[in-house]
This record gives sequence, structure tokens and C-alpha cells, in this order.
Amino acid sequence: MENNNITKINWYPGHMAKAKRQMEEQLKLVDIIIELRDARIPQASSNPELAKMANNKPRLIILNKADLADQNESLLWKNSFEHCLLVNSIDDNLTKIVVNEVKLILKDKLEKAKARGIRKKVLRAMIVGIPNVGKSTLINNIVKKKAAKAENRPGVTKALQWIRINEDVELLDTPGVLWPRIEDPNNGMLLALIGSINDEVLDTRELVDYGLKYLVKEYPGYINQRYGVDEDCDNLLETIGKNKLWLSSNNEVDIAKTISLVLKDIRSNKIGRVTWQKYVGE
Ligand SMILES: Nc1nc2c(ncn2[C@@H]2O[C@H](COP(=O)(O)OP(=O)(O)O)[C@@H](O)[C@H]2O)c(=O)[nH]1
Ligand SMILES: [Mg+2]
Repeated sequence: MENNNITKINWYPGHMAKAKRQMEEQLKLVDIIIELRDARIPQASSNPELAKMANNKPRLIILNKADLADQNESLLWKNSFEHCLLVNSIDDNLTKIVVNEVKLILKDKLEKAKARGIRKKVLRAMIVGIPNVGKSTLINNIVKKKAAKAENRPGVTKALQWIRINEDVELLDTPGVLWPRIEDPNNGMLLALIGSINDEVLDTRELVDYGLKYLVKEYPGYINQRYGVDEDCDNLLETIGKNKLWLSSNNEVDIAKTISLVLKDIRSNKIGRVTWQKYVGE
């Protein structure tokens, strides 16, 4: 894989280190971390550094964009995590669902506070995740218009804005951005397939071949249904281009166009609901 461009990106420049330190400071202030991941790649859309930064804080994993993923796989993944919700941040109504889950996870903490005479403990949460998993969409969904901004907290270098979701829970108004894990070429490939990494930085032919091979193996019939081709043929990509008449002026298959249109179909789920990283058990 030495020629794989994905591995050449330096994802850890100085400003990342600074952002990481800042996030660590913010994480200290919360009772629970809401980690957003993409349901189509539940592991590759996480960053293992978070577990270290989280320092044993309770963590709710939200598998977002569940509307785009394979439902059976999503359930397997969901059940593999201690605390997990499967959501569509665009269409679901998530305020109550998330608040209730947070309260359930922090039930002991709430009871202890009550026993110590604190009548109304407000739970603080922060959303974190790699770019494009839907952090802003989820915050807007949870917060909606009725939410009022809570006061700034003293003692924090940069005043943080907490948004009161309801009487029990408040949320940091800006999410923590984790860097994607693309040093591992396979993760890079998966992130690129769902459109989290820009096309310019990778070999799109390699990417589309990977995607097609996976679909033929794991979702037989999808490619045939979309493009009307025999999935077992040699040169699947060329056959798709030929069948769809994606040709260049000399009447040969326009490979660049075919790559780009198939990738577009994959990313916009025209091919179907797909989980690109299957759950393989313990
Ligand atoms: N299909 C689908 N798209 C989503 C969902 N949540 C977010 N998106 C889309 O994903 C893209 C990235 O979302 P955004 O909230 O900006 O991600 P952020 O970078 O993590 O803040 C946007 O185009 C959203 O509309 C979801 O649950 N389902
Ligand atoms: Mg955002």
C-alpha cells in the first residue's frame, strides 16, 4: 500500500495538538461524552484517542445516518456497545431520546447528588466526532429553537456556551472535532467511500474498485440492480461504463466519468443501504 496517497496526509499538525488539549479541558467539564459516529462505518468513524482523552467518563455512542446503513448490521453494532443509540439526525425527533438516555446512563450520579442534598443536578454533555458525521445537525436537532443559552461559566479561559436542553441536561454549544483515523489505509478507504475525505487526496480508481468488490461480495444484486450488469464479469467498472454509455468522444468507456458517477452513486446511497464495515463479533 506504499503508493496509497491516503497514507501521505499529515493529520496531526500543530493546530491539531492544540485542539486536542482544548478538547481535553472541555471534556473535564462534562458528565457525559456523546460520541457521534457514522452508522455505515461504526469503527472507522471513531478515533481511539478519544477513549484516552475521555478518562473513564461515561460515553454514549450515537450511530448517526442510520437511514443510510444496513439495518441488520446497525442492530448488531448497537448491541455491541454499552450505551448506544441509532439515529437519523435529519428526520428523527431526538431531544427526548437523547435526554432520556443521558439520564439513564447517569442515574447513579443523579441519585448520589440527591442523597447529598443537591436537589437539582444539571447534567452536562458534549458532542464529539470526526468531521462530517453530523455533529452540527445533531446539535440543531436536539436543541431546536426553544432552547435558551445558559450563562457563561466562570473559571474557564474561553467562555463556553452551554445550551440548556431541558431542566436536567445542558449541552456545550460547539462540538469537539476529532481527527479521522486515516493512517490506516483501510480506514482511509472507508472514510473516502462515505465521502468524508476529499477526492483529490486519493486514488479514486482504487477506491471505486474496493467499493465495487465489497458490494458484489456483501450485497449481491445491488450492482446488477443499479447498472444492469453481470456482477461476476471481468472488469466490472468498464462494463458498468459501457452499459450506461458513459463514453468519451472516441466511443470508448470514459473511465474518469464512470469512476466519478459510481462514487457519486455510492455516496448518495443510490445503490442502496450499505454498511461498509461489518460487525465481526467479540
Ligand atoms: N442521511 C443523513 N444525512 C445526515 C445525517 N446527519 C447529518 N447528515 C448530513 O451530513 C452532512 C454533514 O453534517 P454536519 O452536521 O455538517 O456534520 P459535522 O461536520 O459533524 O458537523 C450534512 O450534509 C448533513 O445534512 C443523517 O442522520 N442522515
Ligand atoms: Mg459541524
